Amino acid sequence: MWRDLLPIGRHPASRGYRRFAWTGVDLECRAWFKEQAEARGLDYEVDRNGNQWAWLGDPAAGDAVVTGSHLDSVPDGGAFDGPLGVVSSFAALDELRGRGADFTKPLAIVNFGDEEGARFGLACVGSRLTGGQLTVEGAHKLTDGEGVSLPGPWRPPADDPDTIGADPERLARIGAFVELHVEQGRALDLSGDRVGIASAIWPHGRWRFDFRGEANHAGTTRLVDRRDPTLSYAETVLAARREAELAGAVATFGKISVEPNGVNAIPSLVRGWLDSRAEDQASLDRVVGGIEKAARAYAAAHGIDLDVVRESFTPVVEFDHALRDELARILGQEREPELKVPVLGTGAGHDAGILSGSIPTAMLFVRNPTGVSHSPAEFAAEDDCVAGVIALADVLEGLACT
Ligand code: HGY
Ligand code: MN
Ligand code: MN
Ligand code: MN
Repeated sequence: MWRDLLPIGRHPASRGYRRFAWTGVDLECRAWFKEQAEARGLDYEVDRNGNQWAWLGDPAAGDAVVTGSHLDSVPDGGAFDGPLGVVSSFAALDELRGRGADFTKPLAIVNFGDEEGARFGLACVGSRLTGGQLTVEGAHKLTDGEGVSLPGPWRPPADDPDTIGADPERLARIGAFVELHVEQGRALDLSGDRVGIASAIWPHGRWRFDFRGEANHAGTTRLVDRRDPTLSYAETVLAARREAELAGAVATFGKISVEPNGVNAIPSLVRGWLDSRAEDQASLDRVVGGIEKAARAYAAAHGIDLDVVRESFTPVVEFDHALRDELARILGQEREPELKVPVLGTGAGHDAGILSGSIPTAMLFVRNPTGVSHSPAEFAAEDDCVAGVIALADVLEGLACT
């Protein structure tokens, strides 16, 4: 199963994955998901928001236990972020069938579309649409680098882009969603555990900083006559590091666009995208506020106009305590006030985080000895992945079987 998925969308030179929403590569991943579902005799469907579902039992019975994750990636992403959760879900079902488990609730495996937001700029589009955090209008406004708008490249089942949107009936039938994910950090490596349980997702967001200056000739324009936006952009990147360090948070300018982007032309516009995350809202506000204040001072000093736009934001997610405790109990850990089972906060966003506002959700993490993610260097050892499958099977059995 894993070997069939592995080569899809892997770049031969970087060995990173380029699985962007609604591209041919994404459609190959989706075809793989459908094959896995049908090979197991599961009822396959695509919902109004393009998410894929594989059902065992009748969803109308309600109180379904759902597991899964996403198959798309960031540019040159790793092999595990997303796919490990989907593959482990199918493998956990195989394990439960091998145990002769008797399902008393419907079970579903899901592939949430466009979790990374690498093409259209917003993360968790499939789960945000389903949970109502993204409106139809909002989805129509999302365009990629070529100006293609979101619903364009994908035809929802009803072939009417306006069928997309909140799906409360579907969510009302779900009793719990458990997402298994490779850890994006080294907490489990440091604690010596193979599997851990998520406690919370840090509040995080994306802001776009537009620095507007004046295009001019790189060779004939004196330095004193320039209004070069790259200077205030560069100073802002350094300020972001300082502000994040002060607050024990993280801040990343990972994406930039320069216009007109010519070697011998002083730019007229530099756009920088900030991704910032912190353990609590007050720290995040302090970091982003400090970065914006510094950016405005730098821009003013160079005669640059600055616009700052918050493109997306996800508040802190505290996973459902009762479900989290149930996972800890099922995984054979004594329930203690601090839940001795390795419980990890994370700065990474997930579909389970988006849906936690609508249904009880929980996450399992599998050890990643490199701690690296969103990179080809992301890794999880086979025996840790197997431990993740067994833990997920135990959890699904505890939640969905007699
Ligand atoms: O950006 C994130 O945290 C997630 O991987 N989409
Ligand atoms: Mn990711
Ligand atoms: Mn992910
Ligand atoms: Mn996710």
